[in-house]
Amino acid sequence: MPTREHLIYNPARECMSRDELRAWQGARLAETVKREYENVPMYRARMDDKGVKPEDIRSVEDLKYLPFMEKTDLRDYYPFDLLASPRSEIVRIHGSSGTTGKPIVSGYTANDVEVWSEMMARTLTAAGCTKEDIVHVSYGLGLFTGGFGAYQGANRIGAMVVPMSSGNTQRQIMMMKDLGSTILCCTPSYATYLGETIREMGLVPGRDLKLKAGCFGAEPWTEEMRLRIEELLGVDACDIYGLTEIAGPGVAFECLEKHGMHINEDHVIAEIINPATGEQLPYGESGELVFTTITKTGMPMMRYRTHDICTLTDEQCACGRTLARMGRITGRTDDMLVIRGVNVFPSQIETVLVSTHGVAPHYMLIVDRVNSSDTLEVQVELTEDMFGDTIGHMEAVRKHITNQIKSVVGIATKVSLVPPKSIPRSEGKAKRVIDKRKL
Ligand code: DLL
Repeated sequence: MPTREHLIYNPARECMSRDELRAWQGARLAETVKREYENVPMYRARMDDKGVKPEDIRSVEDLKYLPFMEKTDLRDYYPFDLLASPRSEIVRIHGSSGTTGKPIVSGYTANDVEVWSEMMARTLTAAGCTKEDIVHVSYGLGLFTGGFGAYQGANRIGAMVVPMSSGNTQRQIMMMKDLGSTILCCTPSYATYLGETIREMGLVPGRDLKLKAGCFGAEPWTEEMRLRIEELLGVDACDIYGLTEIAGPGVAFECLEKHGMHINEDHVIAEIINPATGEQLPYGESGELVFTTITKTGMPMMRYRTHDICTLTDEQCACGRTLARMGRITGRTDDMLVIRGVNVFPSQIETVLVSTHGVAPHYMLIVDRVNSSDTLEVQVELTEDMFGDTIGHMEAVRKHITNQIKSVVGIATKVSLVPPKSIPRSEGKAKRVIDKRKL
């Protein structure tokens, strides 16, 4: 069992006093605002419109005077018009596909790649990774930040990296077994799929595999899903968060206490706002997460609205870090479904499904409009055991799920139990909602 010291990569930064941190953040924020104002015409115009000058921003308290940035800005100024460094200083491009049209891209200077690698080294260390470990990376390696992020972090620690990227599940498992991989990095939905395939191949985690921990993120998941993955793979499953625009994975990470994700606050400032009014909300209240990067030089982001919903806390964590923590992402302001006027988050339904015996955590939500009324169908896979069970028993499971969803979400749904493996598996981010009203 590693000692506590081995679980914190950079104690000088991760455990600094909150006052020290505030002072550090204020100084870096002022520098970043100046850089942005001088180099990014779009943001200068936006600050001028608000009557804010760089010299007005001296501390974290002044952040609220700055204008927001949005994903649409990355589209409108695609690909290079938000760069705050000369084009020749950009050494890497990453991007995310998005749901419509062009990808959004972010440019990284050598400094930005270093900052991000440090964030990921902290992330992996917090999950127990040391130089002795073998890190199996099943996040895609490419424009998506997942694969490169995990690779760079493991490299920084000096661990052995197995850069598998996504796909070819059986071969992934064979490599994991043969090499004795100890840390797994992939999406939580893929971790579940890997876990199930491992069992189908007749392998037993702990006996045939040496996995001890995983850093799972890039998509929303629940506590119930964590327990399921921990059981399937025999690992400590830690949540990790990030986004292309801010750095990539590692913006925030869970330690083995598993009580929220520590935000790398010496590199980013986090705020929670009311998504409707843009007003800052106090710690503890649920709202939209907003990030300002304070050490990035390529494409700094000022008050970037993530549309992710969560809470923040600065209560001290038992691990010794002083970095504030964000709770699980409970939804997105833009993937919240409004069904017959009721706000529904897919995570609420996942919680019900994962805690129900007899169904597997593979589901699809299908929203439609029939006779001018919204409908929601929840398709969920039966487990192999339950599939062979009596009709009466299956019907009881279906009724149970329908009632649970009604009591948690407040609306009636059509629950359909589908055969095992009939819902397409994802090797990256899972797609779980089909909204036919938008098609
Ligand atoms: O998903 C970066 C990443 C890679 C994070 C690997 C963690 C692990 P994007 O493709 O730009 O970047 O997508 C960012 O994914 O705004 C969230 O909506 C969602 N997301 C990321 N991590 C989590 C998480 C990467 N742990 C968007 N829980 C974000 C819930 C997450 N949602």
